[in-house]
Amino acid sequence: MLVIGELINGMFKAVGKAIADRDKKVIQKVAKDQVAAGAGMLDVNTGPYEKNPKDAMKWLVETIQEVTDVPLALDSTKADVIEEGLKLVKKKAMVNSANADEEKLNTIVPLAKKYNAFLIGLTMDKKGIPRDKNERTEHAVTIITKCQEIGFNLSDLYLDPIVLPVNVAQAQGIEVLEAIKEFKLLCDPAPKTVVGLSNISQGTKTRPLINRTYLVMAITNGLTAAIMDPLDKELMNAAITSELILNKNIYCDSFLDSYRKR
Ligand code: THG
Repeated sequence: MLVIGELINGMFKAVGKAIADRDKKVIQKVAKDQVAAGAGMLDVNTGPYEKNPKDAMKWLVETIQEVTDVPLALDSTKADVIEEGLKLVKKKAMVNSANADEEKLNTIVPLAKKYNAFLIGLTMDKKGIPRDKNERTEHAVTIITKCQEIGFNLSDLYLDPIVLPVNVAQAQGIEVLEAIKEFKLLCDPAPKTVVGLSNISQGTKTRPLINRTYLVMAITNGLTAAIMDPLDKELMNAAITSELILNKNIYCDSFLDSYRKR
């Protein structure tokens, strides 16, 4: 599974402050720590309070690339902020994200195509968050159809069924799991899927346990990528073990160590 490190996000207090102060050291440590822990990609989000998100995105991409060359997922609701990052990336980036809204698709899909990036398609539209797996699948079809129209390679698309906090939207957890399974039937080869894992536990008192349990369930249903905390070792162990049991890696007694040495 592709682990996309979630920690370079202005939503986190210390990181938000480092972005505001343009403090390279803090960001570079968070970048290096996540890669050392097994992240194959890093999410980059300037956070909701940044006054100049374009400049912040440019600074973040430059700052991160000074210490690592893992690919970056450029996380913003604004196309011009994402493009600022796309202009600078050294590796094939991920555009995070488009959704099923017509206008959004017409802007973001061509942007991802122009820069030969991966693309996340959130299965929602202007009307907001989907209520069940069927609405998620309808939005997934809209996104896939638009990608085909524009000539965006479907193997570069990751569908995101949108994970919601279990404490306020308890019935949605299973809908997301079912959606992950259903998306796989929409094209051949099956589309890839991604979730923002930590959304599930926001506002709860047992975050690591909820994250870990949900990740295993999502992997069982075929999840191919997750934006998550790679510094949570038990979470990473659960992901590695899930893939072992799904017969994606060969068993040996020291499978955790072997996986980490790859
Ligand atoms: N899908 C896609 N992209 C996403 C998300 C998604 N990007 C953002 C988010 N969701 C995934 N990243 C995070 C990062 C942090 C948290 C949750 C998801 C988080 N933060 C603490 C909180 O809100 O409680 C911040 C507080 C703190 O510790 O300082 O939980 O779904 N495509």
